[in-house]
Amino acid sequence: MKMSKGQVGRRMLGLAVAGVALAAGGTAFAELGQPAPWEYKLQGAASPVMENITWFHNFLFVLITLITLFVLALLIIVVVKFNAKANPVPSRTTHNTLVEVAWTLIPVLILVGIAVPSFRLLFEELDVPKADLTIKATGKQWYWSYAYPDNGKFEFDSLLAQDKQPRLLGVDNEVVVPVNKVIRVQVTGADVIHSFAVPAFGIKIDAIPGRLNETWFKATTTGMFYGQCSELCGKDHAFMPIAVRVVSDQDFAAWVEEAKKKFASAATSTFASAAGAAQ
Ligand SMILES: [Cu+2]
Repeated sequence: MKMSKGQVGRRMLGLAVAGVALAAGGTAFAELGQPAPWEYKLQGAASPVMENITWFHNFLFVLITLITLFVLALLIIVVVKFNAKANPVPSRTTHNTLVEVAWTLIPVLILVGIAVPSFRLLFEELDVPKADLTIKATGKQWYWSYAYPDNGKFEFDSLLAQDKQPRLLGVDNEVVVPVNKVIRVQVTGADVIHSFAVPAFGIKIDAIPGRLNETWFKATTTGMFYGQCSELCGKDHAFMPIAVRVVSDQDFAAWVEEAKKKFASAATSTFASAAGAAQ
């Protein structure tokens, strides 16, 4: 079958559209809160901070693309128009005030345009709003412990569960938090430096022995959200995932009651030692 030029063009366009749709579909079907195969974008946002991180990322991507194309265009013009064959007698121009002012001012304006949203984002991440709930995450070789000082002072360990999905992200005891509430996370390390990170919430903060770091998130939707230790901390660094289950207020209250009983027997080392020190 012979195709006209128009038909070939349309078929190529169709293929390209299908390819893009396939690539986009791959991520569209990905579950919120966990990585997807062949993912090249940021994970879907589930907190206001992550929404702003995503916006800033996209904004910078457009900016660097335009700048790169502009520089490429200038290079091509120079190569084509000003090579020795096309332009045997070079100009002896040394100064051009307008051009010099422009190539100083425009980059300055671009940098200011980047700095303003960048600093706004930094302050949003670092300024913890009034918290509805505080949880404490302690990085250990090689698992996380979580304490709930506001809700009955229980504490539990969260270890990788080999049989759970998603692979290498499922844990035995998940962190449970209520939806649409400001959660303050205090983070420390018990032995070496770890890092507490959950991509969908846009948080990543070092867990340092002897230091209490602080970050926050407000999950805007219920569901499971996964992260990993993000500071190389030893041989099982890859096997200490973070799993956060975001639930409704009622479900959270019910879980707290259950957790108080379930984790009561596990000696609450943090609170026990704190009480011991107070005596
Ligand atoms: Cu670690």
